[in-house]
Amino acid sequence: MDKICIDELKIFAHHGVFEHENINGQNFYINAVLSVDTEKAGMHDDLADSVDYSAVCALLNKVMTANTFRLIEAAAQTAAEAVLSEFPQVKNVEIEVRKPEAPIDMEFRSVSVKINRGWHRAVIALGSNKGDSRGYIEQAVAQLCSCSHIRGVRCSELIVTKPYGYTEQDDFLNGAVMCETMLSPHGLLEFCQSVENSANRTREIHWGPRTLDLDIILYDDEIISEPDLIVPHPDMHNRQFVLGPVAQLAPYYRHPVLGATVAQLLERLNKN
Ligand code: A4P
Ligand code: MG
Repeated sequence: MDKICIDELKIFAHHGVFEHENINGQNFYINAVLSVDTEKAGMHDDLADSVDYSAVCALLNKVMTANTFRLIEAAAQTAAEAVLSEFPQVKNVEIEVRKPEAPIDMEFRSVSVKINRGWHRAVIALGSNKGDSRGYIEQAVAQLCSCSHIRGVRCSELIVTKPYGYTEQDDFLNGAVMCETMLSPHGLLEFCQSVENSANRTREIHWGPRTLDLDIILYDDEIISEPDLIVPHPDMHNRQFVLGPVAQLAPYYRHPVLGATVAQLLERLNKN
């Protein structure tokens, strides 16, 4: 992807863990690398097709001067989120916040934090079989839509399905959402769990009745196997109530482990 680079943008601000830093202030320097497709702007020579770097500089200045952070980590995070939110054409941003006057009692050139944030596509499955299932799912979709770290939410139809696994329970209402998110996989998991908790989700029986379940099915082409997070969802290819809704949204999304598209996985499952 093409890059737009801003080097050593000098901003006087008041970040630091010491009170004197918050009172007196010091110079910070920002380096930003924005991933933007510039082909159209290059062909038509029109700023409307690209990202106005002076507007990005103004935004970085606003983030740095309107806040007093203790950590340059927080300054970098807030700056990256602001750029991704305000400039939709920016797919990814690398931000470095440098602090050459940091209070260190030794000779040094600079300390800095460098972070990388971007928009990632994610698919989330939704399920409920307890209480007002439709209401819980609609509320969850509304929470996803209003999250500032998520954009472009598309929702499948909701379907009634027979319980899978533990079958001594009511029918489920299932659906799926596809979106873009600037959250990491673990950040997205935490957000999904907060949405579950707001629906009074309790955990009594594994695979048992629940007011609301949000599972991360796919996240870019990432393969994650950690104790608290497995992506792609390890059982997605065996579940009609997952593949059906996901196939409505993203039939050509390719499973990064199995190598087949969602539509192909659904076809295989239907055959068996
Ligand atoms: N976890 C690991 N990977 C993920 C992931 N990709 N997305 C961990 C979300 N969470 C993930 O989940 C337990 C732990 O899984 C979490 O703490 C998280 O760190 P949970 O929701 O608390 O517990 P659970 O619901 O009992 O387990 P799980 O795995 O979510 O159950 P499933 O596999 O979702 O099965 N039948 C029909 N027709 N429709 C359904 O929706 N759902 C289930 C639940 C069973 N039968 C069903 C349906
Ligand atoms: Mg779950």
